Amino acid sequence: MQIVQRVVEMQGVCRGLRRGGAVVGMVPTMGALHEGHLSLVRRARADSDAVVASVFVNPLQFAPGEDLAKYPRTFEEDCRALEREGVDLLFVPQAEEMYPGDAVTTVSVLGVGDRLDGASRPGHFTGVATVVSKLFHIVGPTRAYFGQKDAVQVAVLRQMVKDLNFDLELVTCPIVRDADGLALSSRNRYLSAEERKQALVLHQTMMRMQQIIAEGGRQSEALLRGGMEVLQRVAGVRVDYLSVVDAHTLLPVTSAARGSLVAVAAFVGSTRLIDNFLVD
Ligand code: PAJ
Repeated sequence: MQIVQRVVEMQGVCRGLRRGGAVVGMVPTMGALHEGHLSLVRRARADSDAVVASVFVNPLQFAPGEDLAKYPRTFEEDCRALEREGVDLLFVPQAEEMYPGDAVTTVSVLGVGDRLDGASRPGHFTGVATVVSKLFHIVGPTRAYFGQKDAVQVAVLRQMVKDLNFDLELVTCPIVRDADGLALSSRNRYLSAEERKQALVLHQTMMRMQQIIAEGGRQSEALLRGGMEVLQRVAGVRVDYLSVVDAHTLLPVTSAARGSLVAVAAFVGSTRLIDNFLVD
C-alpha cells in the first residue's frame, strides 16, 4: 500500500491510474476505522482495479466546541487494516495541505445540507461537501463509497454530485452494526459502559418504527409517536431529532412510503449518535 501526503503527488499517481484505464474505487474516511468503514473498502475492492482510501479528520466539518481535538486518531492500526483489506493507495494529507491559508472556496448544498443533522450542526455539510469535492478532484475515482449510516451525508453528496456534474458513481453501502444492534461509529468509543447500554435505544426506536410500518402503520404522526415512546424511555438520552422524510430532499413527509427515510439523532451523555432506515 502506497501512502501519500501531498496533493500534487496524489494527483500524479491517480492520473497514472486513470490513464492506464483502471476502474478506481475511493473510500473517504476520517480514520479510527471499524468494520463499518472496512465494509466500504471490501465493496470497493470487489468492484475496482485500484482502491484508494483517505484518512483525514476534516477540520472544516467540525464546529467550534465539537470534538475535533479529541476525535479518535488510530493511524497505525488504520494503516494495518487498510493494507489487510487490499487498499492500493492511501491519502493522508495534513490540514494545511488541504486548506492552505489562502483557501476561500467552499461548496454548500443549500436546503438538503441545512436539514436534519445540517440543522443541528450549521456549516457541517459545507465542510463535508467541500472536502469530498476536493478529494474527488484530487483522485478522480470511477466510484466512491459511502455508508447509509450517514444517510443525510449521502443525500447531500448525491445532490452535490448531480449539481456539480462529478463524473463518478456514488455507491451507498448498508449500515454495519454490533451484535446487539448498535450502529458502529468512531464516536461509540466515547461511551461509558452505562451509556453504551443506553445507546441501544436508537436502534430499538428504529426497530419499533419498522415494526409499525410492517403492521401497516404509515402515517408519520403515528410512527413518530410510536418511536418517541421508545426513545424517551431512557433517562440519559436527549433527543435531537426523530423524523420521517423524503430520502433525497430530506423534507418531512406526512406518510411513509418507499423512498422515505426514518432517521434519529440523540445525545447519549455528551455523545451525539445517529441511526436510520429506508422504508421499502
Ligand atoms: P467517517 O465518519 O470516518 O465515515 C467514513 C465512511 O464510513 C462514511 O461513508 C460513513 O457513512 C461510513 N460508515 C461509518 N460508520 C458506518 C457503519 N456503521 N456502517 C456503514 N458505513 C459506515 O463520514 C465521514 O467520515 C466524513 O464525513 C467524510 C465523508 C470522510 C468527509 O470528511
